[in-house]
Amino acid sequence: MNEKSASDAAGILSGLERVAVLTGAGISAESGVPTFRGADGLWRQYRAETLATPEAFESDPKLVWEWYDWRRGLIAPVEPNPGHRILAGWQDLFAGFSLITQNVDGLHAKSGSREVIELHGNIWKLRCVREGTVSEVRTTPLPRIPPVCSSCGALLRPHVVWFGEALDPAVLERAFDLSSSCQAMLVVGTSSVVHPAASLPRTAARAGAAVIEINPEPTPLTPDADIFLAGKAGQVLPALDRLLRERRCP
Ligand code: BV8
Repeated sequence: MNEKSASDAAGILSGLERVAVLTGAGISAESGVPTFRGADGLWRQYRAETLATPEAFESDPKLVWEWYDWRRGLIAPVEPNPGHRILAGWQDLFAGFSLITQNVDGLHAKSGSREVIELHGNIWKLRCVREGTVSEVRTTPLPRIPPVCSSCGALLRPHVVWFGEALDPAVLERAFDLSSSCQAMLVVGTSSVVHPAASLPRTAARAGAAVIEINPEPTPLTPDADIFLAGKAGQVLPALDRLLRERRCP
């Protein structure tokens, strides 16, 4: 990580109140959760884009649930990493802090973040396809695949947003409002290719916010970022936090 860039980033953040953070799968990578588009992003011979769709669920709910049950089993025992924990600490460091995530793994909440805006839902929640009721089920593996609703017998689906599905309008509106009103947006561990999430940093920049990106490699956002901190979230965020606290509480 470039020390000057990190120092510049800390200098920008230290004087601000309204700071928004957008995270992607990369912030959970050091907890052992595979990312979507990295080398470990495969499951059997499938890619996420082919399984995380209503069409795939319609045609083979059992296969889609085998994938989600496998992911739930993988995520259940993992712990948040220093990157998650630093961001949980920032909710008390900045008066107007907001955390927006594309991840469905629940690790931000597990690390102590109180108000997490989950753009794409949560893998621990199941939704009845008929009644629309949502329940949190932490059992892994699930006792039956695909699971069915205990009250009406219809299929249960993961309460996540699939490709080709609209995000919850209220969640999306809040995410765009926070992006438009923040003074800086930190973009951590996302390939910045999935929309509409990938539009949030540009919305922040258009509103005059500083955009700071943390990623081991450049992304389509990098050319538009004010500062690019090359590195892993679990290493860059603790270093940035130290620099920031030196400035905030000298
Ligand atoms: C919608 C839930 C409309 C499911 C997910 C505009 C332009 C182009 C395309 C579109 C567009 N508008 C819509 C689309 C289509 C589509 C889309 O964006 N497709 C992409 C692939 C081109 N979008 C949609 O379909 C969205 N819906 O727009 O609906 C609509 C409106 C009205 C009515 C009907 C429809 C819905 C998108 C949501 C899909 N669901 N997840 C599940 O998880 O099972 S998306 C999925 O990708 C995950 O949520 C994931 O978080 C997300 C984004 O991926 P990343 O998080 O960025 O992860 P990735 O693996 O890609 O990258 C990891 C990054 O981490 C890398 O950069 C890597 O370098 C970095 N990294 C690795 N290690 C570390 C690290 N960083 C830091 N530290 C490390 N240690």
